Amino acid sequence: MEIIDGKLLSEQVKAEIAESVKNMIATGQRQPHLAAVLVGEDPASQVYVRNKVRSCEQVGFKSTLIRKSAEITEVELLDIVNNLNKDEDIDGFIVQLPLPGHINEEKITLAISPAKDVDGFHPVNFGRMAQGMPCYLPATPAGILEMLKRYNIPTSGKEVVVVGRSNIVGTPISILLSRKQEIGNATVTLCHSRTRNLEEHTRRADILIASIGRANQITGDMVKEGVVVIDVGINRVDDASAKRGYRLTGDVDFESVAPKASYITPVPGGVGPMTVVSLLLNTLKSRVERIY
Ligand code: BQF
Repeated sequence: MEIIDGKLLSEQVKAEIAESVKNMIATGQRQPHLAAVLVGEDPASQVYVRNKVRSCEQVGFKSTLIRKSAEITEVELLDIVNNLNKDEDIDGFIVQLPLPGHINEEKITLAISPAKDVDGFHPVNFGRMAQGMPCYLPATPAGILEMLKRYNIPTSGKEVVVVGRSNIVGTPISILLSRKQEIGNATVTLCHSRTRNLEEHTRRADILIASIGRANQITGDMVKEGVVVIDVGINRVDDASAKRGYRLTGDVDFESVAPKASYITPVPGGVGPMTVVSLLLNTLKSRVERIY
């Protein structure tokens, strides 16, 4: 069993990005600039946005954080989005989800210019992804592809089972891994809450991707010997012995699954750091390639 060290990989990719930025600056170009909009005080969102701002600093990007109270109106938030769309100094921006209940996330996502949608959440980017056109890939699926690539884990002809069908992880990673491309050509099964006999599917997986959103759902008896396990879950579970009173755990029961796996991602330090790096790569891409 080998642990896929997402933390280490992310440091390697960040060093590569930092090198690119250094070269850009040396040749008189301006550095990439990412903006993030954070609404309200959701503790997890604050951590994620802080991660993103810190990562920008590490690679030499400019970053702008726009913090607003949870009482902001939808119209006010749309106004911020429109200004970011127009701001020529900003290469890409994100609106951190989830948003407060009175704001329609779909409406906000649709208002973001696809050209600056470095989260890859706009349906234009989703559609382009599904058809293999130039686009911004959603950060978590892009991070998973990068991990498989850098660990030389073959996907062609493999049985991939994805558990979870969200718009930002399960559905797009299913599409990407079934496409005719370097990391792809897999036979993909997409399982979800209405799947009957989940374990019959997961036991067939050469590569299992768990994005369920509940702790320790995939157990050792549900996987076959030699499986590659990608655990996308980030769940807080109470732990009196931890500093903050909780610890993070994945959707996979690491203890029972790891002994059967050929490769497995840990939580924390697996997919999460690669998600943040993918956001940086999309921002660099926006700065350098201008895909629209
Ligand atoms: C790690 C996210 C669910 C909903 C909205 C490193 C992150 C997390 C974990 C991180 C995530 C998850 C992000 C670790 C960003 C990934 O060491 O394991 C980094 O910052 N993430 C987000 O912005 O929104 C989410 C998960």
